[in-house]
Amino acid sequence: MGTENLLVDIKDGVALLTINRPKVLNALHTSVIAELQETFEALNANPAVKVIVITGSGEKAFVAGADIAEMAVMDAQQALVFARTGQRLVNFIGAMPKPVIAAVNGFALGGGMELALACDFIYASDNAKMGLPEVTLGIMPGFGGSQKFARLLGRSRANELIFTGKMLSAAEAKEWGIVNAVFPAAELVGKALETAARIVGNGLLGVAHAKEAIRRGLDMTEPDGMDYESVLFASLFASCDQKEGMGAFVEKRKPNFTGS
Ligand code: CO8
Repeated sequence: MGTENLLVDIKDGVALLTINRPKVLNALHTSVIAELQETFEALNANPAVKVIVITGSGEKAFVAGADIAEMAVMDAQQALVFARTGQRLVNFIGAMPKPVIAAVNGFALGGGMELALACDFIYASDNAKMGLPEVTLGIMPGFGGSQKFARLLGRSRANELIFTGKMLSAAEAKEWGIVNAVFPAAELVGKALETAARIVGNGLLGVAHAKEAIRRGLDMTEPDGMDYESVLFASLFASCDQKEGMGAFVEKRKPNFTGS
């Protein structure tokens, strides 16, 4: 399974999705964004896939940004369509019930950083470099970076990162709370797959509801978020997974979840 610029490998409930345009550091051309949209939709609909890990091919880059050669000749109307196409993708990844882990194996810049930020969390290789260098090209972030970084880092750090266009090392990105963990490059994808496998063993309806509560809750007041959490929490008590998970605990056996 795969497309012109994407490799897809599905094993034991985990899909490993690799952006495969290493000659241009996996830059996001419109065609790559369309392939990503189509592939994420297919993986979301595929019952054999429970968790997705996304990475870049080659040793240098996760994704070095939107394709500058393509953007160089865009007018404002084309740029608006391009930004909305990228935003549709990052919004889809954020809202899909299945968890998505970004394994950032090198440069994650501009649209590449924004793609990683759309995922549920990020692991990085020790040689990774991350940032939003759009202002060095005379533009600004357009695939959600200004909104996501302001919420994740707070206004001051988001401002500094975006106004300077500077790159953070993997260690700095961990210190800033952008990445959860840093691994030697050769171990990165294996570690992400290990974490994905651990999630696959859990009640995936609970995982999906938790993802929804966290995502939607971030846009609510805390009391509204608590209210929303209680509704999702309660709905799980009508699920097979709740009966199986608690039954298995009482019977001192491993649960066998069905995600229903
Ligand atoms: N787009 C197109 N081609 C790229 C890109 C890119 N983003 N990045 C690298 N490449 C190409 C290079 O042109 C080069 O091609 P060639 O071999 O044909 O010359 C090849 O990849 C290898 O790159 P380098 O030789 O430059 O490799 P270095 O190791 O010397 O440098 C860097 C690596 C530092 C990552 C460097 O390539 C670089 O600075 N790349 C651009 C990074 C960047 O500015 N990214 C942000 C782009 S803007 C963006 O993503 C906006 C998103 C929101 C869009 C909003 C809608 C309008």
